[in-house]
Amino acid sequence: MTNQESLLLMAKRVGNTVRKMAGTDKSWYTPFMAAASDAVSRRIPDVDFVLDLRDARIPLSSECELLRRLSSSPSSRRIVVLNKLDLASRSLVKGWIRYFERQNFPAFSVNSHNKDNIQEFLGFLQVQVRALKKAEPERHTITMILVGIPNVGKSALANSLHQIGRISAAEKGKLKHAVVSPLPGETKAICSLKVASHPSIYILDTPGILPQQMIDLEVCAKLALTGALRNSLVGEKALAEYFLCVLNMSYEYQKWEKLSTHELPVSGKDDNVAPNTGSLKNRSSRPEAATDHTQDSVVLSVRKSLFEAVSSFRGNLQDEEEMLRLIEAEFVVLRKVFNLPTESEEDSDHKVAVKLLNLFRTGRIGHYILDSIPVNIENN
Ligand SMILES: Nc1nc2c(ncn2[C@@H]2O[C@H](COP(=O)(O)OP(=O)(O)OP(=O)(O)O)[C@@H](O)[C@H]2O)c(=O)[nH]1
Ligand SMILES: [Mg+2]
Repeated sequence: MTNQESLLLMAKRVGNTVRKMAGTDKSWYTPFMAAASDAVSRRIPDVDFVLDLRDARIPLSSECELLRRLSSSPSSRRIVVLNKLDLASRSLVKGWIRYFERQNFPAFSVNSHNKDNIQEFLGFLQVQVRALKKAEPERHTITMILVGIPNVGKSALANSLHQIGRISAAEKGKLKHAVVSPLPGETKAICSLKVASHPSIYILDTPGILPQQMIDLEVCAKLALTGALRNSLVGEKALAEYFLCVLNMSYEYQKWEKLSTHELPVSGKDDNVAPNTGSLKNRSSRPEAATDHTQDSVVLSVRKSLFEAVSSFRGNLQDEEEMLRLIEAEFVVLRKVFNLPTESEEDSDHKVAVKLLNLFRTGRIGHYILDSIPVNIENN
């Protein structure tokens, strides 16, 4: 996907805006982040495992630069975890797991809000711990540190492991849990949560870390779109336009063809429609009944309108001007879907953008992986 000309140009436009903020008072790299980066670097040599947490939608772009710099640590102690599995394209995630394994990193994909998934992940961690115990039988306490960029789900994963882990009720009650928030930069201090006994396993939740400078414009754009950076750095409108460009170049919208030929139900039901509640869900159970039926039918209308807009567009989407023309048309139809036709164009476009971003970030308008697996993996 990344070699598509107009997508690349759109990403660079967003990326440029982000990159310009480096070194200004709007930079993502606050004195607090610098201090957190030092604190995390100092802790890493003392832990048994580093859980390198990434966003499954951007498995390479979400790599924490700090870990790349510390890559002298043995790779068997660094475990790559692709979080937000529910938002990524499942079939592509498997390829990414194989990619990391070929690079000798144990790797696992997880949805931190899914109980079964967390249980499987705990089992996977126990296997790694058993291997360590075999080599060092006297070890009774194992420490793992969660390291990653902001908003990738470190605190959500730490909490879920702590909730599911086999530890006594008293220990669960005693321990505070990590703060989870849709805004990046929420965690301010390193916090330890117990997730297993015999041996005791502790997970360290840490603040999200980004480098002071970011060179790659596409990486900047992907971090902004997926929510690792504050929306205000770029603005919701530019982010939503970038998302629409991704959608227009993807196969996702084609899955919504049937919506175009059928009357939409007043309250649609669909696996991906249920809002993300942030609590642990059972994968085997049916999707949660959405409580807000109006919201469900809006999601279906958004999909239908976007399908119709893209599939009826006759321009050349490789051409940036044409792509922008389609995106403008999509904004017009979305204003109607979101019932914002009477407002000023600027206001309603902003509202459309905010709503669209929210739908993308909660997985209700498709599943995407924005990075591509490097072709020549030997060189990586
Ligand atoms: N859909 C989905 N959302 C998730 C998942 N994990 C976390 N989130 C959401 O992502 C947002 C960020 O989660 P946090 O756990 O606060 O992220 P963090 O990495 O601790 O962020 P910082 O503390 O700012 O570095 C929250 O809205 C979470 O509910 C997941 O697996 N799937
Ligand atoms: Mg956090």
